[in-house]
Amino acid sequence: MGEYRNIVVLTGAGISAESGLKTFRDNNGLWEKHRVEEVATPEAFEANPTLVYQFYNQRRAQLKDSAITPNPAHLALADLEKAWKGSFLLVTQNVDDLHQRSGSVNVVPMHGQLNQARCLNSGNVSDISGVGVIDARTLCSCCNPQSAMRPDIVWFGEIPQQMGRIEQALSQADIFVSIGTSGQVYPAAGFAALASEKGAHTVELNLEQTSGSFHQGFYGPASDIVPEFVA
Ligand code: BJW
Repeated sequence: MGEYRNIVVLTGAGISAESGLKTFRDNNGLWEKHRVEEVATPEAFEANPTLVYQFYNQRRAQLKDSAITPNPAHLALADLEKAWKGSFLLVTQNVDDLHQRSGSVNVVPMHGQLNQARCLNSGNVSDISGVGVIDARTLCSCCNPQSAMRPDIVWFGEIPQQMGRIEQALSQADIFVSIGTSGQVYPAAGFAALASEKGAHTVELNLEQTSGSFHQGFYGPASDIVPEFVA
């Protein structure tokens, strides 16, 4: 990849599948019989906050399981960033912390993070990685009177985080690499087209082809094909 200077990598649930975290839309992609759309919307949170807190508390607890660790695909991207000479941005749709734990630095978790909660009054974000569960009685430490908190997750209908930084990097990228995402959720699903319009070479790494719109594709389990691709 020596011919490229500016890279944007986009990752989705597929990169963490071999670490033991379920994807959203593959077989068994349901959570206790709920589709993701039933628990990942502001309307769902308003209608049934207990269910939504429980969904994210369970997934955060799973992250603390010692069996859930970065796999060779996460580690290969961290190595790629260290060796990269130009600008490097890793945009992840994942709310786990496996990229950060594997040593990636320029990471934009565009759909938020399981280990953070957001004050419903001020919007301030705080680290809850050491907190067991949060619910409607968990109060912020930024307001007086204290306010309730919500998971710092971008739900359907909400604007993903750091879009300005992402769009800037996409407009300057000469290579865009999409890994382990079904390309069904916007705006991330449109990033390859945006980068391509500006002249970037686009590559897909996935178990299977998701669309015919990438210039190049490599197919297989992420923990095999990502290390091979970046080598
Ligand atoms: C492997 C593998 C292995 C498996 N190795 N690969 C109609 C048309 C167009 C758009 C819309 C529309 N109606 C509504 C919208 C907008 C909406 C949207 O896109 N909806 C679609 C369902 C149509 N989007 C939004 O609302 C977003 N906001 C927005 O658009 O705001 C407007 C705006 C944007 C920008 C600027 C200004 C304004 C917000 C989207 C929020 C998404 N949130 C979720 C849940 C929260 C996080 C959480 O709880 O964890 O994020 S949804 C869920 O899907 C999650 C994921 O990040 C996201 C993407 O899923 P992902 O990662 O692709 O996973 P899967 O399961 O789909 O795919 C796994 C892939 O891995 C597969 O391809 C496998 O083959 C592969 N794989 N094992 C390699 N071992």
